[in-house]
Amino acid sequence: MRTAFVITPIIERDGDVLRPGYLDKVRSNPHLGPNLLAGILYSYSIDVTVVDLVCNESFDEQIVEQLDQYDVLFFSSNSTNWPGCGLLIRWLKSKKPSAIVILGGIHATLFAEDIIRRYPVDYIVRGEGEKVLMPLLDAIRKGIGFEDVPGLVVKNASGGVIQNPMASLLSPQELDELPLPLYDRLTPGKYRSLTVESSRGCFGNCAFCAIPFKKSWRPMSPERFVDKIELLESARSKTLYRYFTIVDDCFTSDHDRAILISKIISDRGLDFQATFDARVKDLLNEKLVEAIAPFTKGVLIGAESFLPNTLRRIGKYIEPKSIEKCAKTMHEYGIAKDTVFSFIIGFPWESKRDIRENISQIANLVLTWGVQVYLQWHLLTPGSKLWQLALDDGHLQITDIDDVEFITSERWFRASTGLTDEELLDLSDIVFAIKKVMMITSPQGIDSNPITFMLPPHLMKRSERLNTWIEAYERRARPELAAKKWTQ
Ligand code: B12
Ligand code: SF4
Repeated sequence: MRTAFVITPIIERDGDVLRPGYLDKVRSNPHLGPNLLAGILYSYSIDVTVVDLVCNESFDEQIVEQLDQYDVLFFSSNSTNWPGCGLLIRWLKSKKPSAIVILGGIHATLFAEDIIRRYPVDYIVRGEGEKVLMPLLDAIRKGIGFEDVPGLVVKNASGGVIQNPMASLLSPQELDELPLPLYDRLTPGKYRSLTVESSRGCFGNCAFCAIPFKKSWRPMSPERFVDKIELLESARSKTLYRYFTIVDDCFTSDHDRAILISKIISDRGLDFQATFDARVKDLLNEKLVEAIAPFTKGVLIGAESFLPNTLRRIGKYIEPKSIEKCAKTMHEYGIAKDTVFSFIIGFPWESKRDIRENISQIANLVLTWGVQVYLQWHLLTPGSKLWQLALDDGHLQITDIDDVEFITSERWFRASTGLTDEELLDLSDIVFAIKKVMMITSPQGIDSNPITFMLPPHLMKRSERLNTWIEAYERRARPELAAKKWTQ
């Protein structure tokens, strides 16, 4: 039985053709889930490979030929790559109906019943895949025992849908015992960095987020994590910039553990640089910041907002003042330039005035402490509480997620925010003006382009809107400030 894990990219239209798009154009790091699950099958001597379509330049029906040689195909889905994943499954099954298609990942976990009714998928697995793969392959080989496969969702003979309870979450010890991801199949020179995890789950429960394991955090032991880093040396050398991307939701939440990881890395003299996410609250601990500073290639801090009402409504229990304190600490330990604060503007309840106030505090944070900012418009994440509200109110449907570029569509944006186009353009104008001034004046210690920001995607797509905006912008700003690089 030849098997393969297929990683489908987020796709976008480029004229008449489809290509990997959005964040998958950047190829920051390979997807961990499917590479890890392939590593598990490999450890059981199953004939397995990884077909990573994020590394392809195009996305069309010919891909099916790349998949022709496999009997069992595992697809890994999140909601942003689902349009491509669903399309590919349909192409595949229409050309090769005998191929066995197994779907997993966060999107499949959220929408299993709907997907199995509408797509030619043989089996869907909800939840973590590690404990499921071997029992499922066994049941497929024998043709019996499907009722014992955790998380399995299948159609029965009468067209009904059977859903088994999900597998229990991996314990810290089970995480320690996992084999390495199957990175020896990684194409050299395609990805910037290598993906690793040191823990799973999150302590938080934010309303805009759909991570699968909220309020459940399971750490690997620091020693075992660092062992894995060492064992992945040859895979790391296949990446462009040789750093690691740690995908944990809560890498810094246990301060002593993160400090111990740093100590082991330094005691072993490892050449280790990483990007990771962290929380404002954690980075107020100076001992922690001092310990992680030497290996911090980049840290993304989900500050989300300076607006107390927004912080409360999204369930992010931090004080606006502590965002400031956190930036100050990063500055004092010399890693402000490697620190990116992520902010979200345009939650459905926010007015233009609220957002303007937020933007002014964000600009102040950059100017005072020399940190960077990733400023995003709120876009509903399928599976989050806010998305569920929009669904209940009839602003969206589950089937919207099948559409290529749904995430950048006008419909999706309108359901995600409550602002008019004029308000969106006015606010964008303010942000671009701040960016331009910072780029031109380069205040001491500030990166040349410290704020990453884009126009709302549906306005970027509509050129007549964009032209109106550029004209308005040019009228107001000095010509030399006019938008040459306005999309950055
Ligand atoms: C790392 C990460 C990124 C990175 C890198 C992506 C990458 N190439 O690794 C970056 C920063 C680029 C990113 C970007 C985005 N991300 Co992201 N990201 C994550 C994060 C933090 C970790 C993913 C991960 O590796 N987890 C660890 C692995 C081991 O878990 P896993 O992939 O889920 O796989 C397990 C199971 O799902 C299952 N499984 C997976 N595949 C399969 C297949 C089969 C056959 C089976 C049986 C089982 C199975 O088994 C695996 C092992 O247990 C998650 C949050 C989270 N904790 O999951 C968000 C998350 C996946 N991202 C999310 C979002 C929304 C985005 C963005 C759209 C954000 C944005 N506004 O731009 C973009 C889209 C980019 C993209 N390519 O999809 C959402 C997705 C929600 C959804 N409904 O799909 C999540 C859940 C976070 C959230 N805010 O809710 N992301
Ligand atoms: S946004 Fe961050 S802190 Fe909040 S639940 Fe999601 S991963 Fe956890």
